[in-house]
Amino acid sequence: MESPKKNTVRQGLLSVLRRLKNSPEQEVRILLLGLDNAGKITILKQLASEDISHIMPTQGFNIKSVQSQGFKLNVWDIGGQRKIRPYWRNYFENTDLLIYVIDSSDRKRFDETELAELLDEEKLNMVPLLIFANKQDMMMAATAAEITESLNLHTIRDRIWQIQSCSALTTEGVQVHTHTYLLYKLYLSIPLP
Ligand SMILES: Nc1nc2c(ncn2[C@@H]2O[C@H](COP(=O)(O)OP(=O)(O)OP(=O)(O)O)[C@@H](O)[C@H]2O)c(=O)[nH]1
Ligand SMILES: [Mg+2]
Repeated sequence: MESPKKNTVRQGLLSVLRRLKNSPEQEVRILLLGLDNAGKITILKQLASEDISHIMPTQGFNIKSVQSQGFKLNVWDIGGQRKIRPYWRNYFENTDLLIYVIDSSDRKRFDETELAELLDEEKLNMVPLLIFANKQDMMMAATAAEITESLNLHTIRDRIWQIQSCSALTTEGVQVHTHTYLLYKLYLSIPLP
């Protein structure tokens, strides 16, 4: 008997592979979420090699397509302010990868993250999760291990997930394609039927 977890992960794998196979451009839809001020648009601009000197809080959403390592990453960045969060759900459909950005220096807001609620959403069922522990350049930044502990990430069993330390300011650790690739590789390491 196989564990339900392995089966769920395998279903996730099959649906992503099916979608990639049907998309000649190898498009991946990425949903970028996180609280306001976490650094989402800064990360996205760095990925697109754009200037980050005039960044404003996002009132709605931004979409950017970034070509990377044979993948076309269509990234949807939705504003994280409290009043905008109820609209996040409008963007869940057809997500291949969820990236959740955390301001690692803002420890008092770790409790506010709303990540557990997201993972309960049916439309995000089995969607692989990449957590960016952003702002590692700040002196008070919590480490990825501290965030894993604080957000109980080890209890996530229904999907592939990974936490990555990064700084959107210095660009260290921000290369999404590497992580996307790693997540898919992880996926692929699970034997198929
Ligand atoms: N020190 C430091 N500052 C950062 C980093 N990433 C982003 N910031 C700053 O954090 C602030 C918020 O960044 P944004 O990219 O606008 O954050 P956001 O997640 O898009 O915020 P909302 O649009 O409100 O949801 C800006 O002043 C950025 O310059 C980082 O890695 N290190
Ligand atoms: Mg923003």
